Amino acid sequence: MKDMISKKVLSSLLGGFVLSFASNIMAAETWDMPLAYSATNYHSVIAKEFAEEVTAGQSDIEIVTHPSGSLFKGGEIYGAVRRGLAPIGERLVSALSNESPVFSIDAVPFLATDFNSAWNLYQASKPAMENILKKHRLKLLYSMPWPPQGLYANKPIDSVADMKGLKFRAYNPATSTIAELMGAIPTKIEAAEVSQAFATGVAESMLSSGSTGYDQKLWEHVDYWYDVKAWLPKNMVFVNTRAWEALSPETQKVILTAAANAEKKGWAKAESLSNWYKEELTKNGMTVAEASPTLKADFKAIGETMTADWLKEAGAEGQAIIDSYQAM
Ligand code: PCA
Repeated sequence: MKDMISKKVLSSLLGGFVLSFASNIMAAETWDMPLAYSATNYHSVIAKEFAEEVTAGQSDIEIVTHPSGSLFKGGEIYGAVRRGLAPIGERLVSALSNESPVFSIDAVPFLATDFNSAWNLYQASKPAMENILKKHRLKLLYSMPWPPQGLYANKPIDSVADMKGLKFRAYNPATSTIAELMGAIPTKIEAAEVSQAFATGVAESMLSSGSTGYDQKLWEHVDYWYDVKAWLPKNMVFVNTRAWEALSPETQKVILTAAANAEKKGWAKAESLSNWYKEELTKNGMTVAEASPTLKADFKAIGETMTADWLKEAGAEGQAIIDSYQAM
């Protein structure tokens, strides 16, 4: 509350002993922030830094992050924040494609295949994303990318035909569709469970960045990663509008500043780690390779089919986003 002495101010005024007594009577607000990815992943690290910046600033709240789907699993976070079960949370944008085709733009194959293009696509699609979030009584705080998506497999893959019958771990509707178009067998699995899925043979392949392979030590289960550069999906951090509106203007300002800092750091970090992840996969014994010309051509064809389907679904709004992206 605006005119209430915050827990933090009291803490510095009175010291820890009185604080524990004071928190019992004041209950300064703690915001739990569910995250889907491992604590050491840069998305989670930056979310934690964001939380610490808000907590340390002139704000009335303390934000505590909960990585690895420990508070809500990845698939539950969006609904939990919408319903106010958590005031704030993070979710992979393209995992929400069923909510709106606008969110699918995050994973249209080969539309944006490097960090610069991904940033432009983010800028072009941001107003439409914010609109959908607003309808869901949510507010976008920041968004940051994953490195380019490549193909993990437990055997060499020279063309899409080699994927036939392979169990494929999907993380959003687009990756499920790609699997089907390749003749692979998709199963939706959150990143936090990927290692187990490969260990138990539930998954034999997937499209993802070097980042998730590194976090999940996938070299223990698969030998190949092909640098397909299919797209760079993003996570976004959003807040429940009712929780947001209950905050003082000062607190809102602290959060917006911390969010802008997180976004800036996030884009730089993802780019600087991109090659490092590939090196780590190699160091740990994986074959990291360019996709063969045939595999590239096969993926391009799948990408074209999916882009056409997406444009049909997204209609004029989708076309307008593409137009403004391509004009950048
Ligand atoms: N890692 C996440 C999403 C995209 C990525 O690179 C995952 O595999 O779930």
